[in-house]
Amino acid sequence: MKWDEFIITGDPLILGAQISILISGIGAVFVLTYFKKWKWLWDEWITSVDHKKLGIMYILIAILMFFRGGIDALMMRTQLAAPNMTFLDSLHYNEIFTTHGTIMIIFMAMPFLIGLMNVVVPLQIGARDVAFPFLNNLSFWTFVIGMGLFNISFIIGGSPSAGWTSYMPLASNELNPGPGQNYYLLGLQISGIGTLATGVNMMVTIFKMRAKGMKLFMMPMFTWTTLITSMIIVLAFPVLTIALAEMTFDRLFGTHFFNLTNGGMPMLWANLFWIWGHPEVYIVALPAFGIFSEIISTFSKKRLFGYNAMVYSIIAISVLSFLVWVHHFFTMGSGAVVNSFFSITTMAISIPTGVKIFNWLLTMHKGRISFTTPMLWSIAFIPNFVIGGVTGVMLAMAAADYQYHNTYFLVSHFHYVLIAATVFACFAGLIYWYPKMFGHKLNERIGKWFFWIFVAGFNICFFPQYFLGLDGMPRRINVYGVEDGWFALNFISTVGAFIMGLAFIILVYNIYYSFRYSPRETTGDSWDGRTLEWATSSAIPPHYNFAKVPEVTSMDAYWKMKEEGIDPNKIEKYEKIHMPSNTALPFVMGCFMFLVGFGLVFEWFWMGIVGGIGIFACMAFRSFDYNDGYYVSVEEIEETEKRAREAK
Ligand code: HEM
Ligand SMILES: [Cu+2]
Repeated sequence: MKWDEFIITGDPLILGAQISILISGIGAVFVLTYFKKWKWLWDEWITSVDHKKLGIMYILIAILMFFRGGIDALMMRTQLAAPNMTFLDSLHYNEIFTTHGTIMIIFMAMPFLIGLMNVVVPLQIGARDVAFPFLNNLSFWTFVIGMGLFNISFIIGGSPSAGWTSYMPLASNELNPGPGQNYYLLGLQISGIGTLATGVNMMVTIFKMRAKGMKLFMMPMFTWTTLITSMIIVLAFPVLTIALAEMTFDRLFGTHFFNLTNGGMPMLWANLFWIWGHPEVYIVALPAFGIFSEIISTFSKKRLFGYNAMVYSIIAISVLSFLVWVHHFFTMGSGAVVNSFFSITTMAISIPTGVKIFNWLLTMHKGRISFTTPMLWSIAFIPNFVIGGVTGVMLAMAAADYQYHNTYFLVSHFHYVLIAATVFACFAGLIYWYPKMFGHKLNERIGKWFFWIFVAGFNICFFPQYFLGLDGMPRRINVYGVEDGWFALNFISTVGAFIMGLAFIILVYNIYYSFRYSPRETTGDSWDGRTLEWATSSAIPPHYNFAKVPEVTSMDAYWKMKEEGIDPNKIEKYEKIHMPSNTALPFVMGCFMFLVGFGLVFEWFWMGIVGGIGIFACMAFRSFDYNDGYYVSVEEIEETEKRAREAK
């Protein structure tokens, strides 16, 4: 491979990105060195096993990825703003919709939610950390390495361009030569293993580490959705792992799983991909439902209406999510009987979903609603999500799908669902739990500007696309003609996209502004909360979370304590607490994983082997590691808790 194929040069857009990455990289190194922060970064963050810190790092990276995926989106919308635009050629456009879709789902939505789970779930169930803190750090670094590998593709070697679904034979060596598709395969593979481990970790945490007295049916709704989501992860991700491995073998070693020749089956890829891919949609939707449930109940000052029905409906949704995957290829020749079956299962999902919608509405009914920013996002979620859901039912009718298939109707539908549920929930959850993480709220006034501008931009962007779709505009095209008559609606849509971009800048500004000017919180209970995370001793919980784990006797445990006048932080006698030690091993292992990934992308097998040996060496090292944590002394707890009490 020649040097100028290795580092992408010649494209002004990419050159601009390269320069800005270089400048911000040098800037970061300079700032860290100047303020002598390297040790702090290493000790407090990179090697930390504290679930809250790992959660914050997940969220930080998710926001960065929202920026990257958002720039991709704005470039696509610019190209489509008017007929016969020449901003992006077709290959470049293909690369961008591929990286946009992949990044938004795998590296933005999922880590954002996993970040919130990490921060919140152990607190909500009264645990000191997750079940496997070492593994938690390893999952994080595995995710970061996968993310990094995927992201460098556009500078080094070239981006994948076969769509986020990577259909064969489009993704094969013949039609898609070069390293781009390998980046997709290895980036997703590595980060997917991290996600799988997170799923196991969360499941065990929730089953085994709940505070005394907390029965399953007393768990907060976000914990419930995390539990069910983790189960979906544990069932669905192995399918992805295998499918990606098979495609990697096809591309690197000439096997024939999905090729057109020698018995390979392209449709097998489509099936495997969507057996993972459809549940994936619920992996990012169910936690969102959990977040809205917490927020709606807190700010309506009522317990969640129909709690049991809510639980059963998420269980029903999770089961159904595995029975609908064929709706992604109704038009690919499954036949009438199969299509009808999957049509019906797909429509069936709207029943438990409808139950949840009514429960949220009934929670608000006669509640004392306070319209804080997290609550505004939760209220806006309902109508916007219903628009996405109803158009989903329209798509679920196989016969009708022959008409809408691969048009902008679909693009609009899934953005309505993904943005109104997942993205709104990420914003709502971030704002809601922000004081728990950082000790101050985000500014409410700026937050409302952000809210209104984003929601307006979102509808201006995606609503017109339904009509473009009904008018026959296909998805994944980079150019259309004047005679198609799609100019006006496309132009409006692009304006909407830029309005969302503006809103994002307001969010970032709000983070900066609030860091400077918001009053520091002195109690841990920022919103008069109902669940245990608000019972920890101060605004930023100490690393051991609870000095003494509270006992739980009902749902909304902290609310009950407040009603009964019990202060969970009034503790007669402290006892020493056992905590896990920090670890550098996952980070080192991550570096070796990077070697494996990068080596395989370019088929430099020696590098892959070196990386592989490194990974096994780390595992061996770990198995002789007898460090099983340390005790936080009573004096230190007394000291910490006293400071928290004084702050109050
Ligand atoms: C925030 C504003 C967003 C805008 C303006 C936007 C815009 C777009 C555009 C223009 C396309 C390409 C359509 C085509 O040519 O077929 C697209 C595709 C896609 N978007 Fe977005 N998007 C946004 C957010 C999101 C989010 C938050 C997610 C997921 C959580 C997402 C997931 C996807 C996926 C999966 C695709 C399909 C990619 C493919 O065809 O392979 N988008 N988006
Ligand atoms: Cu689906």
